Amino acid sequence: MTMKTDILNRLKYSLGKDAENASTYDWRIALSLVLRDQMVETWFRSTRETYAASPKRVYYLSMEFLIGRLIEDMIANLRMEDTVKTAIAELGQDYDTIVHDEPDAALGNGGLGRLAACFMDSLATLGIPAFGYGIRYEHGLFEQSFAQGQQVEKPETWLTQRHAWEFERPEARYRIGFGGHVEHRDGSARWHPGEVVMATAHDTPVVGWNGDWGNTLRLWSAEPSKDFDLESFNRGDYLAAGRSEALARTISRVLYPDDTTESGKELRLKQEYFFTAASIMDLLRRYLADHDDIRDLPDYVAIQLNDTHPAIAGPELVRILVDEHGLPMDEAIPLTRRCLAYTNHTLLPEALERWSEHLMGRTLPRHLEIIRAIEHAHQTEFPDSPRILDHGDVRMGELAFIMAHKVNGVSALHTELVKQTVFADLHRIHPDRIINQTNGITPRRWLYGCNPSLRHLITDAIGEGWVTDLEQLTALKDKRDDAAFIDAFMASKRENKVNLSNWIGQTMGVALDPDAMFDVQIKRIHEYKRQLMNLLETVALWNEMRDNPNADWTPRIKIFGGKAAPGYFVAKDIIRLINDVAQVINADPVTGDRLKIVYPPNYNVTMAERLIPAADLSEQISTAGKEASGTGNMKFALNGALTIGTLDGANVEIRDHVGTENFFLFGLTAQEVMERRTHHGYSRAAIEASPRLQRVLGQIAEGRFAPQDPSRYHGLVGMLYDHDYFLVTCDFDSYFDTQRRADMVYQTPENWAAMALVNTASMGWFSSDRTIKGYAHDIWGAKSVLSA
Ligand code: F58
Repeated sequence: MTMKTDILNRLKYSLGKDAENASTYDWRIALSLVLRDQMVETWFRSTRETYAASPKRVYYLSMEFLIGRLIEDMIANLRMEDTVKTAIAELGQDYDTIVHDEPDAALGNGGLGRLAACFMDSLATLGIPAFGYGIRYEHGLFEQSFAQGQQVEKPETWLTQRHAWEFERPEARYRIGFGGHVEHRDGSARWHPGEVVMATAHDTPVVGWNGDWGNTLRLWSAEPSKDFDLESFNRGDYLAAGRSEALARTISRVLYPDDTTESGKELRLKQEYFFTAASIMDLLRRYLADHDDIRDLPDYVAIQLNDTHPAIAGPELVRILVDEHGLPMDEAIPLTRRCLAYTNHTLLPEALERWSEHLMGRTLPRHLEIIRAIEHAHQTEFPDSPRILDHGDVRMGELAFIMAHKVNGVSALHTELVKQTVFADLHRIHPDRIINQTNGITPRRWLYGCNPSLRHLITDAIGEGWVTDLEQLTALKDKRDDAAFIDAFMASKRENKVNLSNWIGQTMGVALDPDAMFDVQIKRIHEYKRQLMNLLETVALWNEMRDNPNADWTPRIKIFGGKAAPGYFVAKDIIRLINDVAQVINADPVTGDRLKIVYPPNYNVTMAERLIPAADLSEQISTAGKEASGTGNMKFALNGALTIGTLDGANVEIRDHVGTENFFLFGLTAQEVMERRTHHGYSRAAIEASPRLQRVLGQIAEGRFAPQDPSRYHGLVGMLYDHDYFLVTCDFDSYFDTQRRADMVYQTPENWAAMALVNTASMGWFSSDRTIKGYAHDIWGAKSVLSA
């Protein structure tokens, strides 16, 4: 049958619609179901091959999977682009309209969640048998809009539409207990939970490149253990009957919108245990279906903890081994450790999870006992070990570390800092445990999918092998002196910039000059990421353009994107200031087209796919030592943007790969940052030494950008003077000067393009395929099952 008939059949039999009455939504779902059918073939074959080979399986436990839209990913990986486009055109429909109808699955906050999504793509492409386990949030990350420049949050509602990719698995249901008490008898323990919630699986097939292999993303949703509280219902108390149901569902209702700050809420702990426990039961059931001896578990199961959110996996697995399989504690703990590994994503002290012992004891009484046993065993062996239980808290980082056989950081610098700071004492005791696995990004989504013009150019030049072997891009280095190729490379970038300009024109009503430098900073809004420094530099540039309007300025479009955690007031002030400044600058006839600020609301994966291919300059300007890795930095460089950045996270390695001459470096190093903080009054001194910065801060403080409310930013400016913890003031001058250096280079477009090409050509190492091979080899001991 043809694709066209397949789609029409799905429209008719799965949606009950005929072509005349079908909406865009109907066409999209029909197409998605046809694609899903295709994936099922791969998926079944992979499952059969896995059972036959009985290999070690990887289980990636993550609170977040920021997968975005799936339709174009599926079309690309199944190599069906031409077939689908032809069929859709024959059906009289518009391909772009249909693919843009899909809502983003925003089941994550930022880098950590997106990394998990890239890893799923690479695991499938490499043919490593794996499951991603997470939560099927009813509401993903909130939708952001701006009202008078201020962030407004609205609930996200992706699941009000049918999620065409998933299969509900009513047969994979587990009882998850909370609270209650522990009964100790004859040396054994039995947990009697006081409350039970059901976890139901929803599977999304994840198919790798060429449809060669398929894994599963299994997301759990919470349901009441009985459909209804029948007793209350029969008493006529309908509200009470509904209440227990609602309470259970709350667990998978919303994604916590806090990025890098922990809220310490009971519901969050319940979410963490809920999905971790369901995942452990599920993987044990799979293991026990064809293995008899639980002691062989580490030979078949590798569990990766994406940060500490699933760290309760340690005590949970020990609990099952001891209480249900009768293993002694001193055997269960090392056995569990051989299965577990933990990835650390942050050094920010406020983001390190800790739960009060009281809350832990109330919510998971048996787990608290086991944590004490783990603590005791570790202290006995290493009396000077740092403690898991500390000042009435359970420290999840220490727990995860002690229960993991490997702990990894996400960039070379970050891993060194993990060794020197957060886990310095544990590192001394276990010097081989911490290793590095520098993050990566999937080239399928972040070049092949999002940048068709560059994809075609590259494939025409070097063939298509780069899609699964990104190091092949090095061959492009030979083209840096090839004038015709450089022209084509520039034309591709320009095409992307024109597309973006059209979109911004339509959605925001701002006209952009596609020949201006597109300078982009997109990421969560956070003080350490220093969007504020970028904005201050913009105002300083504006001042200088106005002082000297006839100079040969390089035109710039400053593009911002990102959400602030709803309770993070400083970040929200920064958003408001960006929007206030944009109003003034964008209306200024003196600077006109030479300087504009745009901040499209509701930044998400789909918006990143639009912005990144159109960027000339990538802003990676965090305070050194604070950004664990960054992955946006990799996406930009791969798509031919130059980076302006500090020596932080993976910037360091990107700069090593692309060459120092193709990277705009500025700012203090991590060591210098730590040292500078010891100087009394360092920020005031930096401001006093910089007339340019003084002028900008003066303008903001006197209400130049908020004339109706001139004191609006007194708090923000005062903070820079008195406790500029992230050293915006100290790095400002060197940042400004480096921006002017970038301006200069941009004046000679062929030079800029040659540098950008070297960036693209040098990014092969940053493929998440390389990262996953590293995890598979160094941590999991897992192999590809793909028959060559
Ligand atoms: C990010 N962390 C790091 N956390 O900030 C970034 O440098 C790194 O590239 C990325 O992980 C991947 O390794 C991050 O995104 C979160 O969003 C957490 C969500 C849950 C609460 C705590 C923060």
